[in-house]
Formats: sequence, structure tokens, C-alpha cells
Amino acid sequence: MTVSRTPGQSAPAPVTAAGVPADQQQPGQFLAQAGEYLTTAQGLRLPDTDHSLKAGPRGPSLLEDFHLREKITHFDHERIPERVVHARGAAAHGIFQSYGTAESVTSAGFLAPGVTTEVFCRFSTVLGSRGSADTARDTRGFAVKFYTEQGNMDLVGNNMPVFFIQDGIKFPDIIHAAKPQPDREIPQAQSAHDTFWDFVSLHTEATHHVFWNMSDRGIPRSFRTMEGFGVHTFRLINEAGTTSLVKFHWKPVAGVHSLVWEEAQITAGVDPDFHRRDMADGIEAGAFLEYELGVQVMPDDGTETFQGIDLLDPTKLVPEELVAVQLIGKMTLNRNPSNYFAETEQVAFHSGHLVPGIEVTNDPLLQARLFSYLDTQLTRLGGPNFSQLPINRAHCPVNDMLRDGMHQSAVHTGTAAYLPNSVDAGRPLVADQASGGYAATPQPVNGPKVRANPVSFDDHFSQATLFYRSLTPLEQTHIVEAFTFELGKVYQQRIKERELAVLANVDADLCGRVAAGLGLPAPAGAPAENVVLSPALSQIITTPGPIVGRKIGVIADSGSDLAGIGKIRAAAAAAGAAVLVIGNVGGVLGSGRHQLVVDRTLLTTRSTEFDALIVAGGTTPTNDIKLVVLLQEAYRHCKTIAAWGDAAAILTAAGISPDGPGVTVADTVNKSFTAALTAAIGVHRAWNRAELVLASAVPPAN
Ligand code: HDE
Repeated sequence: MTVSRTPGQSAPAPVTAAGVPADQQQPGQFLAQAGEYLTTAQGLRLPDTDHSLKAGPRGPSLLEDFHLREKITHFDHERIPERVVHARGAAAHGIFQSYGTAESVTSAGFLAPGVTTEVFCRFSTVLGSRGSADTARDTRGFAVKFYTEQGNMDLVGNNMPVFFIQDGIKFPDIIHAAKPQPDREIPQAQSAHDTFWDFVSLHTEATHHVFWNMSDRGIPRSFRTMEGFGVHTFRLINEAGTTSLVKFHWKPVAGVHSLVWEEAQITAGVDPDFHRRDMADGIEAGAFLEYELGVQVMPDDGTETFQGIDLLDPTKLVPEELVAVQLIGKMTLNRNPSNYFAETEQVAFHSGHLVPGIEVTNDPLLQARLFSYLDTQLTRLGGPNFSQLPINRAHCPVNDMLRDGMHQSAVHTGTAAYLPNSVDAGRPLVADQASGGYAATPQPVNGPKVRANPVSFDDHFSQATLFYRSLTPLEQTHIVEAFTFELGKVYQQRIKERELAVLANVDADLCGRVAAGLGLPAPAGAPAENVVLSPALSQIITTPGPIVGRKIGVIADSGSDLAGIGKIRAAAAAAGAAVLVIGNVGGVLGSGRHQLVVDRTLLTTRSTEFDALIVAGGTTPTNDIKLVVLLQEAYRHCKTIAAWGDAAAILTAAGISPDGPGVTVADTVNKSFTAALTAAIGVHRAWNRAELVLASAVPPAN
């Protein structure tokens, strides 16, 4: 018998550890940090945790030392298996505010007008181990858990809209090929090796995604400046029961910006935590990360295609020029986790965590994911009760029949652990749709049992061509350089040749340039003709965007115009950017009102930390080569360079012309100087310098 819950009838509050309701627990504190004194896990107060119990000060340790054994045993088991992919990550808490504009396409409660929902968002790289560098060339994970009133909803996406494979059964192959090679376990967190290129050159459906990886999207400037994509097509249902096919997009308010390759490589060594530090520092400084959620809505007309694009093929995108992205809400990441392990490491995302109004499609990649995400937690989080971990708990009442199991921390009451029952008055009730029950809209399913793809999945190249040709020449050059770098690291000649044959089917000019770099002949191919371009795919802008979260380095010493630095700091702070003072040595510059703490020295910093470098007026020229390297590197990476007063001479001495592109020089710090700096940083890079940099011998850079 099915018993429905009548509307308004709430389920009993969930009971968790030691009978304390979840909403009265301070996560972590109740279990591990109550009381003043250090105790064992059993609560026994300890008088000494520095000396093991021994037979005399020089004697052997005694087996009976239960504190020693508990302490060491627990330590021995502190690590859990890292994620098999996306092991390296960082996360933040925040809120999602719905604009209510999605009401026409979905009944999802958290997308209704005026609803605010708590979120936890984890960004990651795919290939590297947990301790690898943030700035590796790779796809980035962009996973958001919405703690909605209808249960947790996870949007487990990436920063690229397409994927390497069309069918989930290939996932172990692409990941095995891309991860470090199994004999020597090298290279770490890189695709620049034989097995990756061996696989993708044989498995040409990966081509479009490979182009995204080789583009600037593979090396984001920060999590703040990354787009996010749900990748698959989802089916949305509104209150009236009308369905649509939808692709999700996250649009960063700070714009889409990337590193340049040399910068990414240097940063991997100088600051492997570059992205996680940037996010944590930004949030701490109040420069929150913001993204608008958008949808492309396509009719669910039974064809599962839109203007010839197969919506079930995850190697294809729908150009925004064909279907505009409509904004439906905004996410603000505004709180750092307080414990990396408890939150960021233990969070468990699952593409099958859905709410009414949002459903999956038959995309064969998505179908396999629906199995994998639950399964992987059994190993990673040690059993089936991972949803009871504080970070994974729903923020709405939970009343499941999932009893017992490893690490069960709920204390279920009642005698009926089954349904239907009469001994617990038929509870918990099952909910019909009117009471919020999740019921998939009936979709007809039929067909012969086959291991096969639709014919439309055979087009592996046309959208790679679309992507490549939609970019600006400079972005195309970055792709050429990335292919040349990666294939240049490949040992086996036949793999390079096979990948060149793939490139020939995307764009002849690109193939020719990469072949020239590799010193190999360019094969002929048959690239798609008359591809309709999508300029929205380019990330180069000419109108200044926000500079929130950006870092400006000001080179100064005790003779510098400290008041001028103060004005720059005030202007930067007003725009959400940070100024760091770089001195010859540490300490404090000046005294009184304009006193400044030195944040970095020429020894502790590198240009890659900054979006702009400014030399303060009054600074004494030095012979320190590290200063020249600092300025030249920033120049070479097309970053904003500036100076005021007599400090222009320091630029000249470093081989940088004060008249050069993207170099701003003024007599003094005034409003027009700070406005010019903000505008220059707002377009991200002085791209008009790029040609000069590419053409010039280094040093000097002008
Ligand atoms: Fe994942 N993926 N994936 N993936 N994925 C995991 O789940 C998997 C795919 C993505 O920050 C794992 O808890 C399969 C596409 C992100 O915790 C695992 C397939 C997209 C994250 C897994 C895919 C993603 C993961 C590893 C092919 C973009 C990190 C640990 C069928 C739309 C989430 C874990 C976090 C993590 C499996 C393909 C995104 C093993 C089998 C496509 C962002 O379950």
C-alpha cells in the first residue's frame, strides 16, 4: 500500500550522533572539541601526551600504553584514498540566489523567484594527485552542491562545455591514458606524454575537448575567472509538465581569463597552491567569487537534436549565437571551509543528486556517471553512510530507510526498518508529486539491445574546427604553441604523426604550424567547410571588466612616495583588488600615517603572483637582477606595467620602454593614473604587446 504525506505534514527531525538533533550540533565540536581538557576518544582526560609509558626513562615502551596506541593508530589511518580523478581541489561555501526566471522551464524549488539556497562549490584539476600543482594544463572541475529544501542537488560540471568521450564506458581508458604512465608514474598532472597523445590520436572523438585543453581555457587565471558547464543536456520540467532540453552554464562575473603558458609553468613551481590561495585570500578579503547560472533551452521535440547538433553527444556544444544563455540566478562564494579534510576532501558530489523539475537524458556519458559517483564513495569515504558527514548532509529533513552499515552515526528509532509497515503506523510516508515526490516524467524507451552509437556521433572534427576558427589569431597561436609543446614532449614519432593527421582534419593552417614546430611534414586532411563561427567562444575583451580579486605589486623602498602607494591601494580596494608592497628587504617602510608593511621581497616573490607591477616614484634604482627578471617576466606575460615620477627610469633600465604598449607612466599618482591602471587591468592583459613579445629577443623586451 502506498501512503501519501499530506501537504504541510513534516517528517520528524533527523536524529544523529548520540541522539542530538542535527540542527543543534556544531559540526565537529560535539564529536571532537567539547570541554577544556585533552582527552582520549573515550573522553578520558590525559595528563601527558608527550611521553610514552616506558619501563624506566631509558627502557622500552609498554604495550599497555593505550594512549600511545590510540594516538598512533588513529594517525596511521588519517589518509583516505584520494579521488580517482579530480583529486586536487579547493572549495568554498556560499549562497545561490534565484532570479526566478527559470520558473517557465522548471518546477525546481530552488530556482523559484526569491529563493536563496546554501551551496558548497569545489573546483579541481582532473589529472594530478592531491598534492599536485594548481596551474597544470588540464580541465577544471566545477562542482556545486545546492542544499535545497527539496534535498541536495549537485551540478557536477567542468570549465569546458564538452568531453573527451561520448560513452562512459571509455572513461577508464581516457583517464588511464592521461594519468601518469604506470611504469614510472610520470609525468605528474600533465597531458604532455606519450600515452595521452597515443589515446587521443586513436580515439578521435576526443578532438574537440583536446582543443579546449590546448586553448587558454586549460590554464585559468583563477577559479574566479572560469566559466562552468553542466556539459550534458538535462531535461527540465515545469509545473505544467512541459519538458525542455537544457544546458547549464556558469558565467563568472569577473570575466573569463587565463594565464599564459610560461606563467603557468613557473607558478607550478613557485606557488603550487596558486588557485586555492587566490580563492581563500579573496574570500578572506571580502572579494567574493560570483557566478551567474544560465541555461540554454532547446525544445524537447522528440528529436533530441537542435539545428543538426545532437544534444545527447557530449562532445558537442550549442553555440550561444544559436541559443542564448538565459540567466537564472547568481552564486556567491563567501566563506572559506574551516577544515579542509572534513569539508573539501569529504564532500561527495553525484550527478544523480537531483530535485523535482530536473532530470537526466540518455546521454551515454551521463548514464555511466549516474552509477560511478555513488560507487566511488564506498571506497573513498569508507562505506555507505557518507551522506551523514556534515558537509554531505541535506539541509532539509531526511527520513531514509538506510540502516546500519559502516560508520552509521544516526540513531534510528522505531521498530519498522521497512515499508510498508503497520507497527510504525506506515511511516515514513511516501510522497506523491504534489507532496514533493521525485517522479521522472514518463519517457518512452525502446530499441534493440546494441553496443552502438547514433550515426551523428561520428562527426569528431567539425566542432573542433568551429572552436578553433572562432578564436582570435592570438588565441589560435596559443593553441598552436600548446600542441607544439605537448607533442614535442612525446617520444614516439608515429604518435606525433598520427595526431598531426587529426589536426589536419580540423584546420590546415594550424596543422602546418604545429608540424613546422615539430619538424615534421604536415599531412593533408579534410576540415569541415563553411563552419558557422561562434565569437562568444573567444575570451579576449577590449572593454574593461571588473578587477575584483586581482593582485597589484608595487615595488618600493623607504625613499618611495608612500602617499602615492596609499592612493593606489585605496583605488584598488574600492574595486576589490589587492595591493602588495614589494621591497628589497622585509620590514616597514616610512613612519606615521603613510607607514607601509613590506608584503614581499625580491627574494620571496615572482612576477607570476601579480596582474600588474608598478614601480613607485622615488624608489632608488638597484642592480638586483631579480628586479629586472620581475619586470621583464611581467612584460613578457603582457601584464600591466606602470611607474610614476623618476621611477620610469627603473623601467628603462630593465629594458622596458615607458612608451611601450600596456606601460603607463605618470608624474604623480592622481585619479587619471589610477583610472588608467584599473582600465588596463580590466582588459586582463596588454594583448597589443603580444606580437612585440613574440617577435623580440629576450632580454630586452622592447
Ligand atoms: Fe566525473 N568523476 N566522471 N566527470 N567528475 C568524479 O567522483 C566519472 C565526468 C567531475 O569536486 C569521481 O567523487 C565517470 C564529466 C567533477 O568532488 C568519479 C565519468 C564531468 C568531479 C567520477 C565522468 C565530470 C568528478 C571521482 C564518465 C563534467 C569532482 C571522485 C562516465 C560534466 C567532484 C568522485 C568533486 C569526480 C567518475 C565524467 C566532472 C570517479 C565514470 C563528463 C567536477 O566518480
